[in-house]
Amino acid sequence: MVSDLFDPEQWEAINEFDFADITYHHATESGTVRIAFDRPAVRNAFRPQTVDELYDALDHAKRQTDVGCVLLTGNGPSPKDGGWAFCSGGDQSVRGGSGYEYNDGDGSDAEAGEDGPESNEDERPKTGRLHILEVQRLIRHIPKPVICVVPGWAVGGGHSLHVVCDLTIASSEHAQFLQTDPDVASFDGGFGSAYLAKQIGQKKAREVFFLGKTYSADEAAEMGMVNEAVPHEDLESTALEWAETINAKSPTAIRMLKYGFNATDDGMVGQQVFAGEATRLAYMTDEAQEGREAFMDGREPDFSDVPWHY
Ligand code: S0N
Repeated sequence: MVSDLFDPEQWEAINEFDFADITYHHATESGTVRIAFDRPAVRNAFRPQTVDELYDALDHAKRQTDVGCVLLTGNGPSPKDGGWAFCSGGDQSVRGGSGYEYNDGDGSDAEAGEDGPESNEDERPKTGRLHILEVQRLIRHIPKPVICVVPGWAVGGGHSLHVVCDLTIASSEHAQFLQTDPDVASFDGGFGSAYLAKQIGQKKAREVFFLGKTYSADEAAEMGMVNEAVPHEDLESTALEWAETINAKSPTAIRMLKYGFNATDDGMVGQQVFAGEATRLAYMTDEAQEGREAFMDGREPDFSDVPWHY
């Protein structure tokens, strides 16, 4: 079973990938996909393979023109103790003594660099693989809403992922939000802290990271980092309803709004992404066609019919 909250009638598996650490489904009745961490025994901690799979699924979802919203969640409960989690961040068993090596998380102690377990020790990078940051950037820039669906713990790097998502919906009974980064000597000084401060304010964000208190779904909603706390059993159905509501709206408007919200904080990159979308829209006009055709025909372009809109 994928998850106690998962209604198999609502979803079809996307089978073109051979994922081990995540599950990936398309809704039967709407253009929504569901990507879920599938390591409930370790509170859905991510190892490098998990991050690779997550990136591939998000990148696939990004390219599907029939897909609107992406739900990002965690399967559960844990077969060991029944506990629920969205994600507990980086798998600490994968961190080597220096923090720069990892084993493959399957119980072996093989160390590996960027190229995996077979790579030459001398050629291993000395900076580790924090490619979860690439996933954060993809969530931020994917031209569709990503809704974080939190059935249990959202901790460390898992907390940062929920912060980066466009919306967060959480289980009233089981969701708990906690930043342990400074306890394990890691620190998300990027999106996970900076966007959090935008969402809940500087003082509160510093409290989250410096004190490492645990917050309930209701407290997180009150603080402004969760959109809504809902009864556990209604979590996924409510998330799917939200996605269907959004999917029924203008895709272009939703995309431009997402990039508009991002742009104010994303500096030149935000401007570039927003401008790229504006250029794509402009390419669909007669005006753009005339510019391109004139060049191809080897003549001067004729823009005389194009109005100077006000
Ligand atoms: C999530 C917590 C609060 C849940 O507590 P609870 O409910 O009491 O359950 P536990 O008994 O503690 O856990 C159940 C089982 O799950 C294992 N487990 C839980 N979290 C992790 C984890 N992150 N990594 C590995 N295993 C985990 C427990 O060990 C237990 O296993 P068993 O049943 O065998 O005993 C609580 O578990 C908790 O606090 N977890 C640790 C949270 C944490 O500190 N996460 C890391 C924070 N930092 C980051 O995420 C940054 C990213 C990062 O640094 C990174 C990225 C990629 C690769 C490596 C790294 C890296 O860390 O260097």
